[in-house]
Amino acid sequence: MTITTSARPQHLTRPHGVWQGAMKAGALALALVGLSAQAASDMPPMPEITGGKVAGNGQDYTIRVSIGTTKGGAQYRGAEYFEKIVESRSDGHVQVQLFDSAQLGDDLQAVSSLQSGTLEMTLPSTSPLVKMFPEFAVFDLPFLFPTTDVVDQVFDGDIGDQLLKVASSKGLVAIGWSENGYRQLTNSKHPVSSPADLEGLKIRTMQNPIHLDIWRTLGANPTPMSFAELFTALEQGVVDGQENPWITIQSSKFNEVQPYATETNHVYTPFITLVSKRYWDRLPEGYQQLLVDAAQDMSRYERQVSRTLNDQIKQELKDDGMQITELTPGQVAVFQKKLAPVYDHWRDQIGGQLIDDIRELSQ
Ligand code: EAX
Repeated sequence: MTITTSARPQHLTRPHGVWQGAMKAGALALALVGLSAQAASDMPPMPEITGGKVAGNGQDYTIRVSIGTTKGGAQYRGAEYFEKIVESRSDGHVQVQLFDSAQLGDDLQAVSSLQSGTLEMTLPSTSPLVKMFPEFAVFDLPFLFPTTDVVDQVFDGDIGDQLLKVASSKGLVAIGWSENGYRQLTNSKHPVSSPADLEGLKIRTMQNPIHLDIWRTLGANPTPMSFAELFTALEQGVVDGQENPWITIQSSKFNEVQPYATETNHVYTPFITLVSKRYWDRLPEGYQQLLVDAAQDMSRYERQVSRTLNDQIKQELKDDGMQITELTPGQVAVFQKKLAPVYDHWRDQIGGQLIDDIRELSQ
């Protein structure tokens, strides 16, 4: 089952002046037409469902799934595939309801709802969760994941499994990875091609100490904030800039209020699939395994969608007038060198071995 009501990001329902409202409504209609046309033509098709029907215990279940991003992103598309698999393979006995755009709370609120048993599933970025799971900070280190090949080796190998185990505690069951992606900087002030250009820029970061450290070290003026508050903060100039993958920048319409972007690829952010332990313990074993299998299928498909859309959407953002600065390898090296001390600050807290193991995959 898909919930279609009240699915708009908050910032699309904010009040406007009459004239501005009319202009915006027109632009919004065009944007939505563009979005669905693009989704129809370029979105990788959902794979066929594999695996047979799963027997339960005769009872019906509902899983409410909360995500922070909007319907236009890869995450939602992946969640739709999850929904299809679970509903079909349970023969309709497990119904999945999707809630996008942080309608049920931002990443941290949704995780806390899982713990208290008032929500069944959520797919947050790992970064806001580092207080609960310090090892997750490995995903916040700058330039640690040079390619998606390294990412896949982590997700699909021992390191990914270990980290799912770590997160299967504190009232949560972690059943899979998908991707938010490589993060890019946007701002409302001027083009940025070196750390010097960041001086004084107010940058919103996720609620994560390493991200704060990164932007402070680069010379910017970072401030942590939940994703749900971000569009309004950018629009009202509370912050000058933010950083997120191209897909999230477009699907959240940040480009409407951020004319400048820099392709920094400075951090790779995963989404982790979390289920409420209280809910999990009520499910028959067959359905528990079904959720794990569906999360794995979603993981592979969502990564495919995300990677297909990434370059395409960067081009669309350019076509829509965003000024995107692509850094030369030399310019990237300046950022990397400047950020080297971040590793010294965090290495011991995160676990040096974990960092070395990931580095080894890049050799
Ligand atoms: O759901 O907060 C952010 O910038 C993240 O990209 C968010 O988790 C997306």
